[in-house]
Amino acid sequence: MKNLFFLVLIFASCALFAQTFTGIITDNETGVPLNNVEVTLVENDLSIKTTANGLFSFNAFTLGDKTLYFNKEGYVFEALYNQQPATNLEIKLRAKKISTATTRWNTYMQSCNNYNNPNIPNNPEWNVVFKETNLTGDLVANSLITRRDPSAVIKYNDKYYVWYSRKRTQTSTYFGTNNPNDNVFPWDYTDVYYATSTDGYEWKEQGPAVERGQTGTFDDRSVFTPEIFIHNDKFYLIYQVVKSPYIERVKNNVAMAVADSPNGPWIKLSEPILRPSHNGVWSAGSTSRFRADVKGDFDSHKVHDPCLMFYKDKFYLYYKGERMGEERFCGQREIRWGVAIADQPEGPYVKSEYNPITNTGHEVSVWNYNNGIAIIQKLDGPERGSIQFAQDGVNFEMMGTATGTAGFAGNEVPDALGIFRPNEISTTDPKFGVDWGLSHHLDFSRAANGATGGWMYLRRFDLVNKSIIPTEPITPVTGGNDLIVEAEDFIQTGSFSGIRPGEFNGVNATGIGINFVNSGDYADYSINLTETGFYDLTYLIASPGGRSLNVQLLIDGVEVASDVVPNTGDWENYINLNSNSNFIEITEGTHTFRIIANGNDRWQWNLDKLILKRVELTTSAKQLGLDDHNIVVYPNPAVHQIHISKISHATHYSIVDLKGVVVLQGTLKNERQSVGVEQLVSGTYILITKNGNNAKMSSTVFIKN
Ligand code: AAL
Repeated sequence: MKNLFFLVLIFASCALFAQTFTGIITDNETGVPLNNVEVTLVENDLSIKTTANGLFSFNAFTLGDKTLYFNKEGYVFEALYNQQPATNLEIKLRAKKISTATTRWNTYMQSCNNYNNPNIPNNPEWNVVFKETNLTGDLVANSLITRRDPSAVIKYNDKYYVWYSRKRTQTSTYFGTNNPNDNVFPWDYTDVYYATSTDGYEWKEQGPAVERGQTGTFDDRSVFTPEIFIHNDKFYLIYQVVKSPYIERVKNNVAMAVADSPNGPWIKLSEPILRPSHNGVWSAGSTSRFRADVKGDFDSHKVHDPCLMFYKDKFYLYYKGERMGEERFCGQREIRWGVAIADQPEGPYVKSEYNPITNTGHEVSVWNYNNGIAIIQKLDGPERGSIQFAQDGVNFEMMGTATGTAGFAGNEVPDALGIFRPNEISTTDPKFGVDWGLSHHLDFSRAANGATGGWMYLRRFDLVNKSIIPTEPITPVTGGNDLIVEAEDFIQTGSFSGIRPGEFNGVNATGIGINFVNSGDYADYSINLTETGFYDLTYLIASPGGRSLNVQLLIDGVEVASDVVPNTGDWENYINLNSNSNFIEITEGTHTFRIIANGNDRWQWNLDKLILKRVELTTSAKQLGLDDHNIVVYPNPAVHQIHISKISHATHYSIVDLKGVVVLQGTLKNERQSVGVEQLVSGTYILITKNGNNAKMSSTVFIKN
């Protein structure tokens, strides 16, 4: 009797403490129960497999909420966090799908030759080239303070805001230590700070936005690599978190804090919003992250570089994953991106079944474009140096090249782009959403306090090959249908003569035009005309002079003008240089204009604009606004020859037909001269005279019978 009493007591207490987790796992699409799914009850370190009917059941003998992992080959990893005991859990697993990037990856993996030749398209509409500029104010380079991984830049109440990882520079051990308190990375022991600016160059550091949590919390060791996101007047900071100890195999999560103003206060969510998949097995007897018996998913070790986008009425959280047991392929790191999607900014975030959606890209740079998503793939992987686009935000195609200008960031895109978010989303210009922002620069010199292992500072990056994709003829500045081409609006630039130290690869765009123009540099423009017309070309150009300075214009590969550039006294002293060329006919449609610096001197000129004045060839010189010195052409109509008199200062002439084709040209030596016109077909012609500086003196219409 006594024994029975104790037995009942034991059963009763077991029943009291037994925490049951029971449920069924099915295929999300077919509804079919899934057998052989590995279900892990994390806190109790228990793993079981589902039955043929997709069932699982655990008794946990510790109290409290539990974590459950669900893994099956070919299915997206799922987890339940903070799960209370339950007997009716229904888990739907989604079959993995292959993204277009992964389809390409499979062909790259056939050989390193394939891997290193991914055929990135060279497409001026998409190619991006960036330069970098140092910042001033509080964000000036300072080895004592490490600032890195800037967020996107936003504008709020006429001020720019940026967030970044910040710390006092310390020696970084990169895990070459047994002391778990040692600073392992420049991004260890950091907090998220923010700074503001009115011009994007001079910044004022405002202080911390999100700091590390209390000891024992999920973010007690480091909060870093932030991203900013605004939606419905709320501000969201998304950032990486690490919990102590920061050891090589520590899992990295992504967390969020929310505020009503960019100035805070920031309220942290109580749990990370994105975590690694848990399906790798580290190799025993090693602490190395490269050693895993089961490698697990691409993001089974770390989720990094979060970037939140509002897209198709949902919240797309792009991130970089690192795998348990990372490999190197053809000399490159194994880095891939994923995306997790939610209905609310705070989550819950569901990882896409298409993950990984890229197989390249050290840092996550993403912007909205034309109802799709554009990205830059920087380092690490076969498609490094590409700009890509996905109409569905998931299946990315390579669209063009992504590079830096020589002399600034080498030939690579600047590091860790924090892109300025404009208010509008372009539907015609893919580059509009990545015009400028902040990047970081790695400096591995010893810091002023003696710390080694690297320190970082923020810089500004700017797109140097901004697009002009005119939807209508370029807007005239003064009357008529004149074409004004802003020199800085080139769609691409390059050089025929190679790049020497201190030069750009091609020309450099400034606020008003182009500079750093070296012999052999060219810039291309895309010009769209709705109507055919004749144009008189003038350059607004500056140069302090030289022995051989020349500017050339090609339209669709055909040279239409070539002019000596005079000394204007200064690089910034722009003059109107009227081209020696004849009226240029430009037909309706889209054309590529190429400006070439084709003088021999290494440094050539600065260009503000090209002005193409529309001319009506049937009107008289006076109506054209040209300087008419009353030259006389006779007889008119003429049969054999014309006599030109009252030439005054004119030294050259050309005869142009009504299509703008030069049919005759020559030098005028006297005040009066005869020119044979017998060979011309009957019709109307224009006689244009110019002086030695190529300024137009007059134009007169005459008839050849
Ligand atoms: C960066 C980012 C993440 C990494 C580290 C700091 O380039 O990818 O933020 O954790 O390096």
